[in-house]
Amino acid sequence: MKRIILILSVFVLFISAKTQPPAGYYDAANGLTGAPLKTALYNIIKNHTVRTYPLWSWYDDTDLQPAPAVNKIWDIYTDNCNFTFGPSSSGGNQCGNVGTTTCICYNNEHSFPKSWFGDVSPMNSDIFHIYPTDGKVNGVRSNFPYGETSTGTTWGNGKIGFCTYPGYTGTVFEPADQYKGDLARTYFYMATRYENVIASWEHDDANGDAIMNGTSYPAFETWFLNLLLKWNAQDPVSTKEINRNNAIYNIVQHNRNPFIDHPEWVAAIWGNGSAINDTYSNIFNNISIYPNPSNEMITINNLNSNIVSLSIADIVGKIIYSASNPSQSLELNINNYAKGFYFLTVYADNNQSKTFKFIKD
Ligand SMILES: [Ca+2]
Ligand SMILES: [Ca+2]
Repeated sequence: MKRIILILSVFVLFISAKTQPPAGYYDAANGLTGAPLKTALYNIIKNHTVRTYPLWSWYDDTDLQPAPAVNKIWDIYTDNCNFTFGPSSSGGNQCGNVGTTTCICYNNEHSFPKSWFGDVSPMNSDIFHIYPTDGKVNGVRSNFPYGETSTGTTWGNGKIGFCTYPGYTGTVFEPADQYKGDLARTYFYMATRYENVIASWEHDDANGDAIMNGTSYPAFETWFLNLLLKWNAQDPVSTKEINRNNAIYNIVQHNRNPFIDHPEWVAAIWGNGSAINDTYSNIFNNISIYPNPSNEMITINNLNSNIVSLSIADIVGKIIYSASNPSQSLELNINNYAKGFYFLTVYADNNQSKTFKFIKD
């Protein structure tokens, strides 16, 4: 009997770790690849339940270490601090004073830094990219991109230093090997869940600019996309990620990370990375707006025939102008626009888009 119970409980554990999305959840994505697959996934996962920052109260559902640990936070930046879940008033290690060393308290790490998208909702409380981590290492990481550094200084289980991965030489934080795939799939989630806005984030912060290319697809600079693809391949989906995805879906936000459920969709969408960027980057890079700033006429030039539509939004995102199949050079009178910033988004026939900023003065 004991043996049957043991087999049964192992079976139940296996089932719970493998819980898949509800039947039909991904039906609209069937048979698609490339940017259309990404857009189909965006429509499936976009309307999640937005929770209130700072998310402390969800971590016992999403980020506890497995048994035999009891009530211990799973910290991806140290692995060995064994923080107890909860505020200090109930004996937990929720920050508190971060201090000058590791293992004092844990706080909320925006793995996709909030300064990269203007610290606004719903991104700033989307728990898919927010992990409980050691407060000190979180501070050291600051808002530097993830990368690889062979010369960096060790903090927790990661390193901070100059990037030694080809294509970037700025300061990066290198996470531990066992979480590189987790974080890559987190970033693929961000590029998908926020594909309607990510093209406008490129210049919010210099460190974000280093990894984003100002498009909705592929969304990332070539060096960083290649790094994410490498990390996704070398660190496959783990039980930790599956359990976290299920907890976020069932309890917290009611949406899923498609790249944990279907890691093969990373290649189906982004392929080998660099080829996608090369195809359309020149088309977008040739587009210009002048004069900028302007108080009357603007000319949008070099709209290649691959550009199928464009729109202009004001500072709060309201679309005030749109056009389909624009001619190669478009003149617009903006005399009646209020003074301020405007965003021109151009869409190509591969579903890729790029956003440009201009000023009415
Ligand atoms: Ca992993
Ligand atoms: Ca950039």
